[in-house]
Amino acid sequence: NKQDQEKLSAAKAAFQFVKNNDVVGLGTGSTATFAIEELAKRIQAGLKIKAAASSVKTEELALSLGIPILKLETLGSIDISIDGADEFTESLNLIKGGGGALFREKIIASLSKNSIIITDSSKKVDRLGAFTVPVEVVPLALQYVLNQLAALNGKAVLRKMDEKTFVSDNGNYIVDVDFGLLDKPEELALALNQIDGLLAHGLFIGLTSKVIMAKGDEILVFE
Ligand code: DER
Repeated sequence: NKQDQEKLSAAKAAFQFVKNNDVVGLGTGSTATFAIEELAKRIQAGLKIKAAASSVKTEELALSLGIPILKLETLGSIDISIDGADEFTESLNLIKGGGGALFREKIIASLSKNSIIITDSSKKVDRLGAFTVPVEVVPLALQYVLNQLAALNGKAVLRKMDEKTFVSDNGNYIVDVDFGLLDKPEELALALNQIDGLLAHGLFIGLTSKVIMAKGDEILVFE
């Protein structure tokens, strides 16, 4: 369909920035999956790279496609990462975490010299916040964190999967928080960073080098 076509063409466009011997950070989600499949094809055609995965799901997919995987804990830097997003603005601020992998995705983005986001045309927004902000919470701190989110006027919902509480790769809960449309996402990000027990949030501020958005058969690059 049209959206999948856009995801595929955005994924292909990211490879103009991938070089031989790069360490490549692999994102999580349906758009990142197109990039992982494209990467496997290019490795079969001779591209020499090693990869770091942002989730167990991505790691299993990459290994199944013959992509060599490095342990993230051994990496002091990543040359280029390719990931999706739930929303982005022209100032390259993002909401991520729809897939529940936001903590490792954020570590990979923070380690990356070049952090590329690939999207279809539905992810561009003027202001972040129509999508709720995913927040990863250490279970024992749940009630404390919920109190702090309420104090920030956030309306928090504990994420469920098949009627059970969702648990991340790191054994934590995800809470999706509605803060309304965000005028100053960087200020909210700073406030969230102060909350003990809140391991990570889905506001990616100043972490992105480029957003490659496919719109029909056009490719738009925001940087
Ligand atoms: O969880 C994530 O951050 C994903 O990148 C998500 O935000 C985008 O997923 P999609 O490519 O399936 O829309």
